[in-house]
Amino acid sequence: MARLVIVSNRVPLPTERGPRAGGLAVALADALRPGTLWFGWSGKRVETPAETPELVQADGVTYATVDMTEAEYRAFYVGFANGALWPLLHFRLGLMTYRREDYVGYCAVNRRFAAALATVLQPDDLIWVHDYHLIPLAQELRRLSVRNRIGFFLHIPFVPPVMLEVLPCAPELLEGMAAYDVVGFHTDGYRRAFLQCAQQMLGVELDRDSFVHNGSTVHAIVDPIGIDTEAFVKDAVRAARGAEARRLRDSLEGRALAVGVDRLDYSKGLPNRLIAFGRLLAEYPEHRRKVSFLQVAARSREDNTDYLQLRRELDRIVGDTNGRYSEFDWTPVRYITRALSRRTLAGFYRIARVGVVTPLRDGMNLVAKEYVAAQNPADPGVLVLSRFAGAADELTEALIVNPFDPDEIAEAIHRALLMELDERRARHQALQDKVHQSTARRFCEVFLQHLAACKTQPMLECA
Ligand code: GDG
Repeated sequence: MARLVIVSNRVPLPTERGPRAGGLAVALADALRPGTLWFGWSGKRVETPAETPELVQADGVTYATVDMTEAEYRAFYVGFANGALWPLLHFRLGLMTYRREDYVGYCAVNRRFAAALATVLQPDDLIWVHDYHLIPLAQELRRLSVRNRIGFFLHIPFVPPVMLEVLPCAPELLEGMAAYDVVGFHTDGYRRAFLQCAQQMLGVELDRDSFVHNGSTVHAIVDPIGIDTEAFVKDAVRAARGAEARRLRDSLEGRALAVGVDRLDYSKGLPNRLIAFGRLLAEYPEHRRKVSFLQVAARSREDNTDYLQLRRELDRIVGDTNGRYSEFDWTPVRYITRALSRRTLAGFYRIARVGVVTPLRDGMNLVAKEYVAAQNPADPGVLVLSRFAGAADELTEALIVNPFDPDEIAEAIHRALLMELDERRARHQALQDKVHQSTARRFCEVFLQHLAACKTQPMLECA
């Protein structure tokens, strides 16, 4: 069997400690069969990065990492990837900051990563590249005459041509995506947007979901990511009996709990969600003193001013709601900006009567799937889910809301809190079946089957 090489911006080194928020590493754990190589950035910023990767072995997996300079980090990671691509691909044009020098830095880091990766590649390796940081990687590898099969999975949404064309380097990025053999998306909507962009901006002719560009075929596939459902169910059952869940339950004193868990990011719709909880207490006073909202919002990417503004806004909304509605023995909103352990979260999901997942845009959103998996089937909670999360394509039995409307979110939480056991069970049964079918393992298998079915590249002149 061909060796699998996973490439992602950050490599989750086995030596790193402490809980970290983020969906990619968790989902890929299932693809890590012994012999796999995982290549990417070490997370370290140094003055002079080595040209070849540093190798660490653990459980039969080789982790190959490279460092970055401070200037590379600023241009590649903070500037272009998170300052331009992340907001644009989440439909937030107003937050996009494009600077040509950042794009130049982004391409240069991809070139340097490709050169370092090429030193550890074997001819038959299947190379699977992840996410928007590394779009030009295949093109750079092809320039180094790497002929392996190379696939790309985009973990975040993709936008239609009217939005993508705002980015000055959009045609080059599409050229970069077209250098892969397989390009994967969570939903058919994102795939269609990509194919339309390729058609309009590269002038390719579509053959259903494929096209030929520069003499090679690009297959665009839909492959929704999932979680390791069985393991998560076990964690939730065990954690719900553990000390932290007990402390949480005791502190609730019989009140219902609504829970939100997100990386602290403007795509996650946190201000609207917290405003919605205030509206719930204002419009439906019967819930006052009867429900608490726990929001875990682990901090990430703090070197971007948009994130600092978001934190200030959330502090204000939480302070406002708690100031207005708290009683001396009840606080409506509990707000934590530290990461909790995965197991603790699983137990908290199981305790919560309502899971509130209301991103303004989200590639998939694994928290929605984790919340469903963690429920007790005999007495399950209700998922309130944004229609703009990729997960809404699959989890149609959730209460689907428009996350831009706090009143609609408040109504859905109200409905969830009053929902009868029969309806909760019926909805949960349907959701649970889906979460057990569409797992992280299936996601990896489907992608790798498509990639393995491609032919290795003939030697070509790349643009
Ligand atoms: C990207 C896309 C797509 C959160 N807080 C803590 C914590 N988490 C974990 C959650 C979940 C993961 O992080 C977040 O995954 P999401 O899917 O919700 O979101 P992103 O990080 O934005 O991931 C997303 C995903 O890639 C996969 O393709 O679904 O759309 O944006 O697993 O539980 N984990 C721990 N402590 C926390 O405080 N341990």
